[in-house]
Amino acid sequence: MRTQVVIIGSGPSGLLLGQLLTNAGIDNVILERASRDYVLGRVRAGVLEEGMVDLLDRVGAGERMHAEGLPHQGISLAFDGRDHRIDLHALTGKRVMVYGQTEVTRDLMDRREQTGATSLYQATEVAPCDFAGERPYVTYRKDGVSHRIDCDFIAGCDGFHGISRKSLPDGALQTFEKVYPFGWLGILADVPPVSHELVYANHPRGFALCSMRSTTRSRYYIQCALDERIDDWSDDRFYDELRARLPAEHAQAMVTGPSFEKSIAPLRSFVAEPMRFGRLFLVGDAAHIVPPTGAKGLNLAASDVHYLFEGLNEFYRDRTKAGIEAYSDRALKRIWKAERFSWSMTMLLHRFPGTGAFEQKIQHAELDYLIGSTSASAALAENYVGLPY
Ligand code: RFL
Ligand code: PHB
Repeated sequence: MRTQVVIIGSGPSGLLLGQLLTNAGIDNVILERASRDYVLGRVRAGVLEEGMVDLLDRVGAGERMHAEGLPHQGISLAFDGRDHRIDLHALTGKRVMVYGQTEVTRDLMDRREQTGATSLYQATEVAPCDFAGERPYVTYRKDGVSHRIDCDFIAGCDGFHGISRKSLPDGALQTFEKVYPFGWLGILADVPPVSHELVYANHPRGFALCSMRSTTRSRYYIQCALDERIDDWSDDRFYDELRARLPAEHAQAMVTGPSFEKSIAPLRSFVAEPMRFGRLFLVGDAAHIVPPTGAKGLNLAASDVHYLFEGLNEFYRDRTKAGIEAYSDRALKRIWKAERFSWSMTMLLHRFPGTGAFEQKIQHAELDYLIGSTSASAALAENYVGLPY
């Protein structure tokens, strides 16, 4: 088989890139290790920047998002027993869209099916080959049979644990990493959210986040130790701990109900540079991870896709390599700003084991400064709604 671009991974970055390419008449094949249902079963991000909303519209996958998603104009920072609203819209003129990653993925998969582009699920032993030269190819196995696809380019959209980054020769990448000494324990439940906007809480017992998927479905998180076991967290224990970390108005208003998803995610910052090696590109989580505190992971995947698509489109349309050669630098400029923001939100809102009284006072002063200064609130808001690309 031959195609122009092989995309490894059918997560949001692979699907979005695939759709932009298909719409531009550039032939592509997606190879995904898992099944379609498995990919759709993963519960992850919930907040989309306007840039991502625009990209979904552009590829024709935005209809359900506009009907069912919740445009939000603000967020709350809760501390000292009170809510402090950051008016994102008044400060930046922009909003964010609360719409689950699962739904984004489903809409993109449906769109791909409509346009008849090829996705191969349960493709195992996927291996990008000869990407340092002009004639790369990808091998894989499906239903016990080995296959090969020849192509012009390979897009590694296969997440943090994927094969693309690992296929690069030793020494090709420089990596930067910070691992945080806690995780997030999250639940999904069909209960109305405590507030109509997201609440990020800093409390002596630890961070908490009240998010949502709809007006009847809540996504709640609490900071937890890395060695916590899910089985030790009954729903009642989770809700008690969440209530203890929220201002009284939210704790009292909270409606509880059985969770249908519960998981622990570790927090990490990670960047691999550069994001291009010959004709192989790293995209999204394959190249970088942010802690979820800034709601940036999925949105960064979208901006990577934007830069890569521009480069590939210019290559096929104008026969110039300038865009693909600039991809890594352009993407990394935005990535590092989002890394900085996600790190700073994480430092601002969590309790760090072993932190002394001085650092605690500094953290509190920063929160106080943020809500009291219009320019500091505006800087937070500008990053939260997403820097331009
Ligand atoms: P994905 O979604 O991991 O998709 C990669 C795909 O590649 C497949 N794959 C392979 N396929 C073939 N061969 C191989 N060898 C393969 N290895 C892997 C995988 O099966 C998978 O289908 O990466 P992508 O597309 O780059 O998307 C990135 C986003 O998923 C991620 O950044 C976000 O979920 C991060 N994130 C958030 N981002 C936001 O923008 N806003 C948020 O509010 C937000 N909240 C979150 C989050 C991530 C979380 N977790 C669990 C990590 C909240 C959480 C709890
Ligand atoms: C989510 O709804 O899952 C979510 C929202 C905001 C974040 C992280 C996760 O910062």
